[in-house]
Parts: sequence; structure tokens; C-alpha cells
Amino acid sequence: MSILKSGLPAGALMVPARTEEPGSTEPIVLSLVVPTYNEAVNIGPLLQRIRNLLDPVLGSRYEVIVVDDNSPDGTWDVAARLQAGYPQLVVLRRDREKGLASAVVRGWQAAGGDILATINADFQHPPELLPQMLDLIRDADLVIATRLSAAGSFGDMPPLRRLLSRGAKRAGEFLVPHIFSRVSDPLSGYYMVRRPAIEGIELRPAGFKTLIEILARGRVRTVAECGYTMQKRRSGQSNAKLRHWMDFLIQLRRLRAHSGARQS
Ligand SMILES: Nc1nc2c(ncn2[C@@H]2O[C@H](COP(=O)(O)OP(=O)(O)OP(=O)(O)O)[C@@H](O)[C@H]2O)c(=O)[nH]1
Ligand SMILES: [Mg+2]
Repeated sequence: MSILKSGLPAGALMVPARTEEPGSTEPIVLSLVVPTYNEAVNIGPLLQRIRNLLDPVLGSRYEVIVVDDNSPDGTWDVAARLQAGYPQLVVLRRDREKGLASAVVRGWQAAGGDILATINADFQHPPELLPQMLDLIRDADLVIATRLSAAGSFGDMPPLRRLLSRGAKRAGEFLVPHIFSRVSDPLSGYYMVRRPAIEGIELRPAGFKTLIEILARGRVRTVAECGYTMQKRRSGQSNAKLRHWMDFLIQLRRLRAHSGARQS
């Protein structure tokens, strides 16, 4: 399994400036992080789909970084076995740290691309959007796949989840309106950001939500959005827990304090 030579990224959740691989003629354009926990059934088909979409556009100038938290179903092992036929694939298996938000940033810390992106492993985020997002990021610092534009929707999301999501958005609009008014779907987990917009900035996400950290702390001047319909999880079980909503409220309070400190 390919793990970083220097080990897994640790310390502050801060993406470094990009370093060119010595002698590399084909710099990596896109680094796509797939955080996984118990996605053994989904990961193979997802990687194949991503490959079919990105190979024609980027050839070898992209990487997919699976960041797995030592899943009991062996997702890391399934992914690692696919590396032999897929040189663009990197697999990081974590056993000291857990959680979706930190997995995404750790993946970016290990990444070589100028464009940093993330997508869920369960097919709720249609990979077919990736080429369009790549087009849009040419003129933007951040591209968000949104469920809340004319072209997007929550699809068949169960009513309770929809209510929770709406409540979370309302809480954000109330506590940190300057962050939540910037984009239609600040709770999206499917987006691309240019490295310079976040490099050298410590992100402090809690639970599941990283995008609001980027909107709050990053150097994001231009944002583009593209609508999508959220799909049903293809296989396996949701990892979303009530605890993550509590984490989210803690994160909102932290971001509110951060913006208060910046203004004073
Ligand atoms: N590395 C890592 N990945 C995680 C963790 N929790 C969730 N994930 C991954 O993050 C993505 C989103 O998690 P989901 O369990 O689908 O959560 P969700 O999409 O909010 O919930 P559903 O709508 O019910 O699917 C998936 O790819 C998960 O495998 C975690 O603790 N560590
Ligand atoms: Mg999901």
C-alpha cells in the first residue's frame, strides 16, 4: 500500500504550499480525496467511475486519495488492491485519528495538486459532475456542488434528514450569517478549492463539515456553484450520527468567535 514516505500527515490541519516533485514533467492538477469508513462495496465501482471520467480529461495529471479510518470491513484493503492497475490511486489508512472532516484535510496535506477536491464514497455525489466542476474552477477559487440551486435538489433524502439539514442551515444563517450567505449550500460535502485559497491556514473542522471552515478562514474571493440532485447511498450504512450535529453547533460557535475576533 502506498503510504506517504514520511508517514501520515499529523499536527495542525493545515495544507502546505505545493512542492514540485523533482524531475516531474507532468504536474498533478487535481487531487481528489475520498474519505471512507466501511465503504468496501462502494469503493471499487466509485474508483472505476472516477477513472472513466477523469482519465480522458486529465490523463495521469490527477490523483485520487482514499483516506480510510481502518474500516472494520477492510475498505482500505479493497482500495489498496486496486492500486496495482491504477497508478493515480493513493491509499492512506489511519489508525490514530478518526473522523470525516479531518480525513479530508489530512488527504489534502498529502496531496500534490493545485486543485484540492473531495467527494463521498457512497455515490450520493454524482461523479459525473467532476468534469464540469473542473471547468468552473478555471475562473474561481472554490466550486461547490449544490443541492440548493435551481438545478439542484435533495432528491429522495428522508424527511427527518432534510429537516435536520434545514435546521443546520438556519442555525448557521443565524450564528454566522456572513459565512452562510455567501453560497447556496454551505453544508455541501462535494467541492473543489484552489490550494492557494487555503494553504498555510489552520482549519479546525468538527464532525462532518469542512466547507464552512474554508468559507470562513480561507482566501476565497470567487465562488462558482453547480447544481446536482443528491443521490441515494448505493450500499452500506450512513455514518452520520447525532453527535455530528452537536459537533456542528460547536464549530459554529467557534467560527462566530473567530469572526468576532477578526472584526475587533
Ligand atoms: N475517513 C473517514 N471517512 C468517513 C467517516 N465517517 C464518514 N466517512 C465517509 O464520509 C462520507 C460521508 O459519510 P456518510 O456516512 O455517507 O454520511 P452522510 O452522507 O452525511 O449520511 P447519509 O446521507 O446517510 O449517507 C462517506 O464517504 C463515508 O464513508 C470517518 O469517520 N472517517
Ligand atoms: Mg452519505
